[in-house]
Amino acid sequence: MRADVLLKEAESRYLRALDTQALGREMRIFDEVDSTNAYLLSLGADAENLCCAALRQSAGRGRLGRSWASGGGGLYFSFCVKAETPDLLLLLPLAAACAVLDAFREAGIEGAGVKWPNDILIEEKKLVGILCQSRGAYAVTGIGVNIAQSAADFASAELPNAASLAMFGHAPDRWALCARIVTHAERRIVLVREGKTDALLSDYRACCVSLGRRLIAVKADGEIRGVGADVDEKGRLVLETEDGRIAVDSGEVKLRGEHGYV
Ligand code: BT5
Repeated sequence: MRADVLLKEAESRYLRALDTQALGREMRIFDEVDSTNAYLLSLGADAENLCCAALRQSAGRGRLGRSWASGGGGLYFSFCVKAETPDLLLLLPLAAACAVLDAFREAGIEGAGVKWPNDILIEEKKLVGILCQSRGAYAVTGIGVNIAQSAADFASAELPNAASLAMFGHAPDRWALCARIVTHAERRIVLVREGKTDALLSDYRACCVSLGRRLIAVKADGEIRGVGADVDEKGRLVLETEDGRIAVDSGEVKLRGEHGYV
């Protein structure tokens, strides 16, 4: 099939599964971009409520300067919202993670949890990465979902902790899945805008696999060791340490388990 026909077909599968008021009503799907986050951030205010996806990214980004392997076989997309309140900016990563889990459950994909702040895992393997970035009042949330890659693909990319939905026997329609994630994201964002953050926080805590574990939060100037005790109303991870409770921010730490990745 010709590339433009393929992309048009992807867009209509996406639109058929979308159920939002405003978010993602306009979708731009590209064969390849550097990063769907970078694309939306470059549009400034014009990106509000826009969704953008690509079959491949040439420079997929992770948090803290890391990269996201985006050579195909995955779903790579971003959406942009106006973040009128600091609350929304802080809680967007949690809302996005919960939206992915909502869409997974709908698609019959069970057993997924969140490694704080927003890596989605099954059996301690990372299937989804989420990157929230803002410029001025506009916040872009980028989501990468590993769909069809094989264990050999991740081995050759030297990603021992990565897995795809295919490796767990799931083969969802990626464009319908994308639309359902956007749909749940809008629903959760509307609640945060209305100040109703309790449900989001309790849903997030219920699926957060970092709670109750011995963890190491690695900062630029050292490490904090403790047990994951809570996720607070600012989306920070609270560690119970020998010196008492310390809250860490996702913008400043990399988290790992005392005995491995989780
Ligand atoms: C993330 O960062 O997990 C955020 C990834 C966000 C990707 C989406 S795709 C659409 C949008 N456009 C972008 O440019 N980005 C977003 P972080 O927590 O920093 O994790 C990055 C780390 O995950 C890397 O250092 C690798 O160890 C690992 N990794 C890289 N690619 C992976 C993949 N495809 N699957 C699993 N793990 C991966």
